[in-house]
Amino acid sequence: MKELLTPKQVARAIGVSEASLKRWCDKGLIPAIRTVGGHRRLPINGVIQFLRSTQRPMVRPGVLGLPATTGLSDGVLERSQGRMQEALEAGDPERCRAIAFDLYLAGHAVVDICDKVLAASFRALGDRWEHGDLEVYQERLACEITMRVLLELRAVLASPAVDAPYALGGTLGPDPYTLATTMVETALREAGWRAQSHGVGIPAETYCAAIRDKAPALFWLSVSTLESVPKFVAQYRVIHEAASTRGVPVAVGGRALTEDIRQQLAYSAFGDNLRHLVTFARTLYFPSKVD
Ligand code: B12
Repeated sequence: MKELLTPKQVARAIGVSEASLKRWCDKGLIPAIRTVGGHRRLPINGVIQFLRSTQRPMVRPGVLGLPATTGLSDGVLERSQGRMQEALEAGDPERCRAIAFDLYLAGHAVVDICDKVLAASFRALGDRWEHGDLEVYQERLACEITMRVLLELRAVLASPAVDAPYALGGTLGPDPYTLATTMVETALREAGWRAQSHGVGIPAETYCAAIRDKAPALFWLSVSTLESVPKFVAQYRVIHEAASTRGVPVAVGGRALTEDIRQQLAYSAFGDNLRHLVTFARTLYFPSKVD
């Protein structure tokens, strides 16, 4: 996806004259920056936010680097999970991108696209794999495609304010599950945070160093799998200690955090999904302009 667009490109994509487009820029309806030579350049996230808030249809989405089929699905959340699952199983990145962007442009929040469409599709994919109806290569490709879709969605979100609070997190020890922590990062960025997933498989001690060095306003841990519960609990306590002595709230979630395990942990918030997390995050920071 292109990061900066010319007024001509955006005008072609929306199907309006270049003059109208420039007028909108001058009125501040679409953010624009100027090149050294004085020409307007439009950041893609500003263009997408404009299209989303005005519900203006796109005539040539390909010009913006969006899939050519953007705008063809109905953008209804409830009907999109099955379609996304099918597209993921078929390993069709363009269909997945188009479904995700149609939902976003229709006004759905990324957090709901993640919880209700993407994560729900992966649960169904996991069940199909368990029953021998899905090959491992299909599941792996689905993960690759989803990671790219998440990065693209992240690129079109409104940029967080420069003074927005910082959040960091990831997975611990041998937990290799990248999708959940990347979704957490995306959901928090949508909620206005400068969120950064540090990735997967990180040792407790280095999380403590990151908490010390980066002084985040929120730390998250996503837990999708556990090899040893006692080892996990011990490592988690080290991180929680480092966070709590600095007054950093810790949010936890993930499919492996059963009630029994949670009883052994101290934390500021637990969420079954990203909507729960974002609801908590908003009690810490509530920017004026978010979904
Ligand atoms: C993709 C996947 C993998 C991939 C992950 C790749 C990657 N790059 O991430 C890989 C290849 C690593 C993998 C490996 C294995 N997997 Co696997 N995997 C899955 C699958 C299909 C999807 C998981 C996923 O990423 N979902 C997307 C995320 C975003 O959704 P989510 O986990 O539901 O997260 C939501 C909430 O939990 C919450 N949340 C998550 N994190 C956080 C954090 C915070 C702070 C908050 C508030 C909320 C929150 O919000 C999220 C969005 O709603 C699941 C199916 C399933 N039911 O989950 C199986 C599944 C988890 N895997 C399974 C198995 C068996 C395995 C393997 C053992 C297979 C094998 N024989 O090798 C290995 C084990 C790996 C290990 N070390 O544990 C089983 C586990 C069964 C069990 N009893 O626990 C499952 C359930 C499949 C199944 N139905 O059998 N897997």
